[in-house]
Amino acid sequence: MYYAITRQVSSSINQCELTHLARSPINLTLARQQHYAYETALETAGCQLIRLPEEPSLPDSVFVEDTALVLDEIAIITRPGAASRRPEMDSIAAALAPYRKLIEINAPATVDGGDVLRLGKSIYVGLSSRSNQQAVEQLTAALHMYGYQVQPIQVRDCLHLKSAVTQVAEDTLLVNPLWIDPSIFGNWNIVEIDPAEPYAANAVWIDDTLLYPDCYPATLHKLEAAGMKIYAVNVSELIKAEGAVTCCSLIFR
Ligand code: CIR
Repeated sequence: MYYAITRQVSSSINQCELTHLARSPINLTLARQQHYAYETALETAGCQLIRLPEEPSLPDSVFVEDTALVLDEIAIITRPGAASRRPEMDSIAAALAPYRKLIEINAPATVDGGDVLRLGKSIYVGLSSRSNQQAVEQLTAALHMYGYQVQPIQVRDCLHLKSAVTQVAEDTLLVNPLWIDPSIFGNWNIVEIDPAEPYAANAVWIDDTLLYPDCYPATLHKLEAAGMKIYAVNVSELIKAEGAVTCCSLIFR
């Protein structure tokens, strides 16, 4: 059984941070319907939801992934790179406190959860416009005692490390090779996204199910051909806010 923390889409989502995308209007009602369907997908995949209420003054607060890194042993409350997102932390810390011992990332370190890819005991941290080397150092110091190895990876041309690579099976990564060199990861099986779908490398893997955006059909078919069971979700409105599927939940046992 898994828990998944989610948060209702903010009524101010149209004021969200944008880095690589031009602003286009987000339909709040539709975004909330899509988010609800995403939550249903999480439940179907075996998650018990911990739903947090809307934060009207925090436009990006639906993207809870960026606020924490939850490991079996401990949870790290991040310090997001965008200052507008730092008030999201307190409510996440309160939601996680019953489940994990918490530690915090402190200034001058910044890190968004979207830049953190955990593969077993290896933790890869994207060095991006949001996450820096000081965060790598603080994570290394905090997690060494639990046996984790923390490794920085330079991120280019996209917002977060997990825009470019996510785990999609026990032994398989989904990668956009234009944004990340898959050889960095060693002996993993690699599924490359379809080149016509550059944003297609972000998937949520829960046991034998992949939550995956329905707007990347060519890559979706590749994943199906590789034997993966897909639960397709429509997240068109959240994608306009530069979000994807991993960013809308914090999943842990
Ligand atoms: C931001 O720029 O912070 C938000 N508009 C999007 C964050 C998406 N987070 C993620 O993919 N982990």
